[in-house]
Amino acid sequence: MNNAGTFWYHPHGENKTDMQVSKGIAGMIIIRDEVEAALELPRTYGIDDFPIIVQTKSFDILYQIQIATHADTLLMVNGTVNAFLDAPAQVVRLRMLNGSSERTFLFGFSNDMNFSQIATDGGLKETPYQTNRLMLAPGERNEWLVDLSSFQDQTIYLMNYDSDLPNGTMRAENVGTMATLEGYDDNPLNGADFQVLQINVVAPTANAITTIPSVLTTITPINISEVDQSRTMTMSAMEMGPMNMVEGPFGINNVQFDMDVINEIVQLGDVEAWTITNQTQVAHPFHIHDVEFQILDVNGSSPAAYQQGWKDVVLVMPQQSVTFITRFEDFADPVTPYMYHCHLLHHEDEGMMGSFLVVDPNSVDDSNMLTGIAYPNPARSKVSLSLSKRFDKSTQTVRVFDMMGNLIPLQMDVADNRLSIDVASLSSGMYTISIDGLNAIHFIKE
Ligand SMILES: [Cu+2]
Repeated sequence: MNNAGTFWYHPHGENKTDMQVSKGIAGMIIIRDEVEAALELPRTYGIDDFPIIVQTKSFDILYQIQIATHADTLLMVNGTVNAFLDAPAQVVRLRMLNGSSERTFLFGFSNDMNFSQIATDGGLKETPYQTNRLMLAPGERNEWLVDLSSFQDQTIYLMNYDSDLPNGTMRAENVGTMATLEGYDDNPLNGADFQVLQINVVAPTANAITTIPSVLTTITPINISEVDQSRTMTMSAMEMGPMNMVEGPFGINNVQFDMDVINEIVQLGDVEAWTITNQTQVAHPFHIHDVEFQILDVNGSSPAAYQQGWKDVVLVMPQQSVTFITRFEDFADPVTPYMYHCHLLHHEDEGMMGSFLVVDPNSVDDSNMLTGIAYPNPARSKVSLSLSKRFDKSTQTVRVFDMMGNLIPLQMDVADNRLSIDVASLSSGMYTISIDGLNAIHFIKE
């Protein structure tokens, strides 16, 4: 289950995410629990605990929201232009969400004060991390404690310092080294420093929180020795060329999202290590549904302090390799997959996304027999099989028969407990998949 933390929601329709999120179908979810409740933290919504949802938007010549441009020249905080906040002169909590389609922020304050990061995407950190700058990529969340007690009657600005953003990050001064994006250099916000939110510091409240706890929670590290399955996710351009390295279209493991394909099958209860490698010239925030992960290493080194804790988005820089570790401990479903994808919404819509099933071998395996489910069913181009046990290529064979019992030779992709069968050439009708030790599985070709 989720820890207390700052989450968000938005629709995920195929090719529609960017447009729908840009038009405002998104919101924050605040989760509370007993661990968080036991801490002396600001938690009075709108008084000392504030949602800060930051989005930049693009408009066309008729002032309609447009997507897939690099002209996001309008900044909104909580859906407001020129936003300001009256905040009391005490320790306040900012729940930061970057809900932008593409822009990564490098936040700080106009007086350069330090603040304390107390939570990452998936909840509290073990200890606060004090800093004066924090990067937040699209999809990422943070909670900060900001001590305003010595600034009463002053105005401070939450700032974006994108002039210090590493090149290659979307909205740094430069993206690719060999090419740039159309219109990118014309956007005055790219690579620029600008005000995000005006904070008017007002009188403190009664019973104000004035200190920052030194310890927040305990996070038990998942050890590499517990890993049951490792996977690699390579981000690359689907076409070769200098422009493609920055503009895409991009894929993961050389494929793009296909509604008819389950890309990965995960066994419920397994610990997995996923290594995300970026072979493009732009940074991509990799996001996974269903679980929170711990970053094990970034290019072989320990993650930076701001990346430590439970996360579900990690910004992978060009030529970088990030390994995270996670446990798939709940919410198995043999039919409905989860997604992993780039959280730059234009990339996601263009197909920089894959799907995975989490299957529970015990719930479908009473007789200790191999069982399986065909997906999708009916099928158009491909049928994926989710199997309750790992497939043994050396002793098991897969055969597909039509209703007359004729063996149909088909192209198959076999890996462990995942089978993908190319059925595009089949005529419409019902077919049977036969695997040794498995009851027949039927599927319908549309
Ligand atoms: Cu991307």
